[in-house]
Amino acid sequence: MLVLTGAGVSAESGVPTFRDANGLWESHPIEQVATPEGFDADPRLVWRFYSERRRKAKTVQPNPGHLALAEAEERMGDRFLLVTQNVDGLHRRAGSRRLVEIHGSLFETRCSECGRAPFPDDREYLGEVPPCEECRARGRGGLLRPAVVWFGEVLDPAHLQRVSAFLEGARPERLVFLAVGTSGVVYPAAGLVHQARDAGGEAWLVNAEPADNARAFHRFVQGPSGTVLPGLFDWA
Ligand code: BV8
Repeated sequence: MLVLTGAGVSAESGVPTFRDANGLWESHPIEQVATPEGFDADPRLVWRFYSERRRKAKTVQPNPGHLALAEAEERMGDRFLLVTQNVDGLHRRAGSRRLVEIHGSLFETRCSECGRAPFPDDREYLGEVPPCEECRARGRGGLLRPAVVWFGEVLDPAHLQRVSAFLEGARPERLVFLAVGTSGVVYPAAGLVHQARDAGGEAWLVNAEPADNARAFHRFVQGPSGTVLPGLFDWA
């Protein structure tokens, strides 16, 4: 089973989604806070946006939906892979380990200039933008940034390769693709359903409302993931 989750799976934990009413994108224009151009134009604003999300994510707990997915992994082992667009870290805190965070993590920071590896960081930067110490040691001016994938930035090829390898290795007649809590708007994540169907999989959608790419799914279970997921895996 290949699972793709989006912001909806964390909604019941109290984490705001992006495109629902009073979602994150309503109060923060995407281009200002989730693009490299936005960071270049006003890194302090971007760090305030992500610091607020770090602060919020530290105060919430995984919900039964996250826990049901961690339990499904426990039961299915290497026949299970969870791909998440979420950066809130709740799947990992729920116990998921066969996990691909394709849009990065709120709790990692990297340099916007040099190629240093992202490092764990839960600090909130509400004032000055933090400089990269390694750049500074070399007399350069690199600034630290959240280690997330912004619009217009490519996803980590290793992440996409891991998903392709999983699909290639799956037995078509046993392959289920389950998308949970995502509006199906953002690519390449929203295209995974087609990749899974091309691999012979059956596509299920669990969402509070029909997603943008709902037509691509064989089954649609409408409802809150925190309620639907614990019951859904009883058949597994
Ligand atoms: C890329 C950052 C190659 C981390 C995010 C023009 C120029 C450049 C690129 C593009 C372009 N035009 C299109 C593109 C591609 C672009 C894209 O897809 N744009 C869209 C808007 C059309 N994609 C990219 O740029 C990607 N990179 O393509 O690189 C490239 C490079 C250069 C030039 C061309 C191509 C990078 C995409 C990653 C962007 N970063 N986040 C962060 O800050 O979080 S995306 C952002 O949206 C989040 O990661 C989020 O996860 C993601 C998707 O949103 P959802 O998770 O689906 O959340 P949403 O609120 O939308 O929906 C929630 C759903 O849950 C709703 O349906 C709701 O009903 C439901 N729900 C609510 N409560 C519940 C529930 N369901 C169940 N239970 C509940 N309780």
